[in-house]
Amino acid sequence: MIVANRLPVDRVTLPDGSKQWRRSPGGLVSAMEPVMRSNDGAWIGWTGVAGDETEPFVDDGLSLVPVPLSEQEIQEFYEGFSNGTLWPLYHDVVAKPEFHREWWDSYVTVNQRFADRAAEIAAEGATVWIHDYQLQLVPQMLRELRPDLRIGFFLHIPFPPGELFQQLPWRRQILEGLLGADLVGFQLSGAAQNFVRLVRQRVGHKTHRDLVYLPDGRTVLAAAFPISIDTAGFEELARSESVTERAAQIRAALGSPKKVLLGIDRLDYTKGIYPRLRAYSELVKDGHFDVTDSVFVQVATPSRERVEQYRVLRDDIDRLVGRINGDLGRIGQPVIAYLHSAYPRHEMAALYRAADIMVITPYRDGMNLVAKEYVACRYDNDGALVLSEFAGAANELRQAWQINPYDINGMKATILEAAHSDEKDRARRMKAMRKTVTEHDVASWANDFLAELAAVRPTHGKPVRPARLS
Ligand code: GDG
Repeated sequence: MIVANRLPVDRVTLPDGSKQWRRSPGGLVSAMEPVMRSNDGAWIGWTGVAGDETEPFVDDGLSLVPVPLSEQEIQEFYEGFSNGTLWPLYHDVVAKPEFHREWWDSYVTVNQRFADRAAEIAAEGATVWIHDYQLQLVPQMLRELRPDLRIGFFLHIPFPPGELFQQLPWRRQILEGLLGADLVGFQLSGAAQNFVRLVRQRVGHKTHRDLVYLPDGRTVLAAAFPISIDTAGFEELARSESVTERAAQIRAALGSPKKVLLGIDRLDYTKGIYPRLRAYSELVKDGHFDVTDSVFVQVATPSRERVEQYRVLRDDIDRLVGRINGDLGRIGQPVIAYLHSAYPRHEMAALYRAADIMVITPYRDGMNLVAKEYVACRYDNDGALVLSEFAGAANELRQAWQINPYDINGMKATILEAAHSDEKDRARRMKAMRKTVTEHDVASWANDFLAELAAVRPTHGKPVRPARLS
């Protein structure tokens, strides 16, 4: 059973006014689908619509169990505590986290609702996999209700160092919430170590390496499982005739420049869009790139638009792009082609195919799947990846041109290096990175996590009850 904030479907309204569910195209969904199907699994989550009381339903063979959220809970649990407190706190306080007691109360209430729902429908001794920062209390709440379950938790975003985590007034509750799981997974081993150290210091449990020993005799394993993508699926898409054609059309529409640079991100202040565009505009100003034969395409997918910090960011980026294009652009030749919109996967693959240099510069990022998707699409072994050392992906994609997003001059020099690299160097780097994402895709990520969870001893003193004989 999967428990995640969102169900893997969106409600769409068709032209005739009728409503339908459409599968969201995330990597997590494609990774979990075969596992769920072969195990008769269910997926618990919110439908994305306020006040929606939809009953459990089956969509294309997947059992989906909606958890309702009221408008006020969306404001307090989701936009508030999840995205206004935890998100900035866990991303190196790139923005200032806000602490509000009513947001916390809502977080507890909603986590309890998810746990109750999971407890109601999980089969005897089932495996439950809980996802992400919105649901960190669910492992403990669920264990209290159903000690027979095998519980795993995976955090998709970074886990902060103790110095920052300690700001959180509810730090102990969060740590105890996570300790309800048998296995707590992180993107990087450093995050797992941060967690174990905090548990020792703040909760006082005994720990040894990646294990936490609880007073009731249970052990909790904290380990790294770097997430990946559906590599073969992306490559197949990239090789298709329609994507190949579309990539050529994109380059032609941009005026067939010599160099296309590309950024694709959710419009989020952690992604470092601002310093990246500044660095590129300075390179144009300094004469290293010429607007007549190079362009930076920045796709910023709308995100969390009701949260104040995201509205401010959007205005900042709009202003910056306007100023850069106003100062340095020519008629029909912008410095930055800026698209504030979401695109289908097919278009994303065509953009990856069309880009000579992919520029990914987050201040902090759990993994960054866009980096891996770019690599998966470059079956021609060409294309240069410029990647922030603060993205989890930098740990695996070592052959990327790595940058520090806080160092604009360093970033400028590295982008130039990538732009002037020779074909052989690019191929050597791309081949090595492609090997990494091919050998480690999202299916192997899910299998590794589930295999580790299966190996973890079930609840101490409360062994899994044997299946009833019929
Ligand atoms: C969180 C963590 C971690 C984006 N725009 C469009 C679109 N996307 C897809 C990309 C990619 C995904 O969304 C974004 O994933 P990222 O990893 O880059 O970033 P977050 O959204 O912040 O994800 C992150 C991840 O969880 C997984 O654990 O890596 O660190 O922050 O797959 O392709 N997809 C489509 N249209 C768009 O316009 N179809």
